[in-house]
Amino acid sequence: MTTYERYQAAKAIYREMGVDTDAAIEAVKKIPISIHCWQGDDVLGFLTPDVALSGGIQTTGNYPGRARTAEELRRDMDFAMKMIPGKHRVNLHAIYADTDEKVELTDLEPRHFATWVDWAKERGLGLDFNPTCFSHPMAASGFTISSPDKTVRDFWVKHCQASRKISEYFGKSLGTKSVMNLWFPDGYKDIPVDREAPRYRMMTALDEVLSVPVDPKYHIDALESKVFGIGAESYTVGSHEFSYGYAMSRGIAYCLDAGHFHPTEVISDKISSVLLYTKELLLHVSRPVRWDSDHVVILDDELNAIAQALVRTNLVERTHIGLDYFDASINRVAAWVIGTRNMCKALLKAYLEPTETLKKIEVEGDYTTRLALVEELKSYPFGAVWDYYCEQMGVPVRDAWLADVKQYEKDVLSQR
Ligand code: RNT
Ligand code: ZN
Repeated sequence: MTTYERYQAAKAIYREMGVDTDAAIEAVKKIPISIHCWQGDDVLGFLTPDVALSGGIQTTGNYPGRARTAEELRRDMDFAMKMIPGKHRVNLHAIYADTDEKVELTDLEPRHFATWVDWAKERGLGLDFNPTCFSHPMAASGFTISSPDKTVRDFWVKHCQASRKISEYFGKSLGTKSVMNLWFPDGYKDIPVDREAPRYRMMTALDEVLSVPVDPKYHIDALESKVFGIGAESYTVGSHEFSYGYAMSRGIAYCLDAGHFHPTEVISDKISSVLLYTKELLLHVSRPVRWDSDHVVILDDELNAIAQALVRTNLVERTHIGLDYFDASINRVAAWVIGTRNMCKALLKAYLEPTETLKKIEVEGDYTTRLALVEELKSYPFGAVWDYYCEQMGVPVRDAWLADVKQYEKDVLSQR
């Protein structure tokens, strides 16, 4: 049976349940995923590749072939995107500036990212951005923008201000708003006495960052919370309450990272609340394993629940979906392909539900039917629809991509 014939059979089965598979495919096609460049080089970047990764995050593994230059990284991402259905975005960090100049984080300008913009323009990709508030001598104390040292604080304020200009430039050049995510590792290893002062300093410093005029037509600010990091186990300044409260009160977007909550807490249940109070939401889809380990995203219950939370209530339009994981123990290109394909799969799966019927059944209080249908749907022929979508988009069907990645590893990655 061809992929098309299998799709036709699946389509008939879904139709009996009241699901239009063609419409589901059309819907998922329109959703861009912001693919994080930092999976390609273990979050080292090109500005200070010799400075160890800090900020309480860690890449583990030493699989050969990481990208060492912007050119290598772009080549790897180009390759990965050939295996991912749909049109997506690329998420950059400040340390990925592509320049021969020795430039400080505070002095970064749009021109240091011109090659990235040219590359994105040629491919019709959107770009997103992040100031890099870690892996730098000015972050050595464990505090950046909330430091009690005004020199340190000012340094990071300036870097974030410069970053907003770069993000604005991305949006303006590419005709699609750039989402800039602010994340700070600031925190204490041990129990602090004063939990308020650092938060007050972070709040006022952020206000300074936002005081620089940037055109909202091209740029969106987001703030990411976190529960703890390595070396900041007892206290994190930018906690959930801090960041959500800040985002809400300043009218910016809040960023939910799947690995930034207690191990049994899930972000899928937070989406609907956050979007009642904020205009927009940014997601860092990741996979925590016992801690914020940033494993490659798999098609697990939580990923499905995240996609359902967005699709079932149409919150997808106000949500920017970004990925955030970094696994250095496997082929890094494969890591992008696996994680991004999984995000797309979860979204497609969420569109393959008779949403209105299920909602009606729920409101009527028929929880038996709700449970029965949701469970039966799990073994509907989703794979046939996914395969057809991949074929339609001209990307490899099922695991056919793996042979290409292995070849790329042999020809390109292993030569580095
Ligand atoms: C860290 C945050 C943050 C980073 C990236 C590299 O815990 O999740 O988003 O992973 O900015
Ligand atoms: Zn994150």
